[in-house]
Amino acid sequence: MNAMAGEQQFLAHAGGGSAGPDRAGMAQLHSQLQQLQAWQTQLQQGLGSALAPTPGLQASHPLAQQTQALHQQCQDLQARWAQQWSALQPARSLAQDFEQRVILLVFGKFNAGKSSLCNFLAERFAAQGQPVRFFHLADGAVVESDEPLREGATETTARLQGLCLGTGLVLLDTPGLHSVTPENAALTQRFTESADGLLWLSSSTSPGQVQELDELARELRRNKPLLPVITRSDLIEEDEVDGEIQKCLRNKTPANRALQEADVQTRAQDKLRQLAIDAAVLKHPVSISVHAARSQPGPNALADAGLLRLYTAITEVLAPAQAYKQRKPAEVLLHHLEENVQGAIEAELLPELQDLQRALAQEQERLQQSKAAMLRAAWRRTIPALPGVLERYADRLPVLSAEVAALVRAEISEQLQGHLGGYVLSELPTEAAAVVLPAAIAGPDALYAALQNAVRVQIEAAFSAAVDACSHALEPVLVQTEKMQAHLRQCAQDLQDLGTALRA
Ligand SMILES: Nc1nc2c(ncn2[C@@H]2O[C@H](COP(=O)(O)OP(=O)(O)OP(=O)(O)O)[C@@H](O)[C@H]2O)c(=O)[nH]1
Ligand SMILES: [Mg+2]
Repeated sequence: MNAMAGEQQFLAHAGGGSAGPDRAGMAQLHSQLQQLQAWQTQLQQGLGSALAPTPGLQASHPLAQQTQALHQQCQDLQARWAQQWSALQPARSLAQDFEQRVILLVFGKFNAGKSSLCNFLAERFAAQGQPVRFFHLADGAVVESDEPLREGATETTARLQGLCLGTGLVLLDTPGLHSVTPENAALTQRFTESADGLLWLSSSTSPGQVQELDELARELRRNKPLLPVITRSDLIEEDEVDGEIQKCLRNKTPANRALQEADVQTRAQDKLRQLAIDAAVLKHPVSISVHAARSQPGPNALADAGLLRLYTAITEVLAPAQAYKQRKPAEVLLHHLEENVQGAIEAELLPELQDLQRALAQEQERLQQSKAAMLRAAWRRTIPALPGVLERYADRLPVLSAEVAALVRAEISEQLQGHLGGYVLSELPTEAAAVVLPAAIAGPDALYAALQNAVRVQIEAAFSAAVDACSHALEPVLVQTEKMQAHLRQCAQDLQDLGTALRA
């Protein structure tokens, strides 16, 4: 096929648009959307009533507060997710006209030759009688015009602009997300997201600066096809024409182009691996010179300048781009779920949940330690009082028992208050701390020993019971956090599976 026929075929194919989604494609999309929505419902059900306050803890206890905060966080996240989803609405209903077309993002550093390539393609489409319209974003709105895009040696594209080619294609000429004005940032972002395929341009003077792909990572993760284009693949040579030295623009040699393409290919592959992006998105780089195509006369100009290979490469991008476009609604929802929902769960919710679990474990440890501390303190404070009480009531044993019991009870209460104040402890039963003395006691020393023993038995029993009760009170929170963690883990796995299935 000669160059002109090759070009005609490309322009007709690319400009003609797609037949639209088929019936099976629609059904599949519908089922994908349903599965994603079901995932969200399931996740939210698990978060809705995840953490109830435990009756054994006072509301003022740090753990009760931490539990409450986590519960609140679950509620707040759900409200935020709803908000984020509705904020995406305008993107989803972005200009009806664009929805019918495959949108290719023309991405690259300033001076990469983006606008020049766009204009060149516009000319080619126009020459074939296909409609061409230019547009740009101003004050957050799409403004149409007949003017081609501005080209220049200084940074000229500071706004998102683009062109509609034929009835099926849109090229978005983007200045890179860092250099748009804030009022256009949101719309630029939306357009970028709405792209179905990515042309990544870099000049042959330093082709394939792969760090530029960082900005595209998000789109690449959606399995949008990526075509690296090495631009300005030409050089100036001096020629003698009629005895005079003249400067002429020449295409770089095919060998040189092949080297650069292979180099860009390798580095892009490495970069994608680094970004954990499926290398299948990457198309083989193509090296072109728009200037050479323009300036060189003759039927082979397009082929020599690499444009025919570019046409073929773009045609190959169109198929996966169409496929992306068909599942775009599901991709948009999936992405919201991955980034806004799952992202927040991992960055915000799980750390808090783990904090709470850590705090619960620490509290269990502290409870055991405070049992020993309470025993020591109660013992130290009760025993010195015993001789005095013993002296006063040595001849009235029932009174003596009651007095010591009262002493012990007061001490137990005080220790519980001091160490376990944040818990809801039941009243000490009246029989608690009852001091029961043996019926026959031989002499004051034996009586003293018996009293000491009774005190030890009572405080040990009281503190053990109290600590057990507190420890028990923490159980429901622990169980709830474990359940929640398992739920979140399951949801994360399910979402990953849904994503894999969607992009397969
Ligand atoms: N030698 C040569 N220069 C080119 C070619 N294509 C574009 N240029 C030049 O490169 C410079 C930048 O071209 P643009 O098309 O404006 O580049 P851009 O990527 O749109 O740049 P910004 O809009 O500033 O981001 C201009 O001076 C162009 O004339 C080419 O094929 N060969
Ligand atoms: Mg430009």
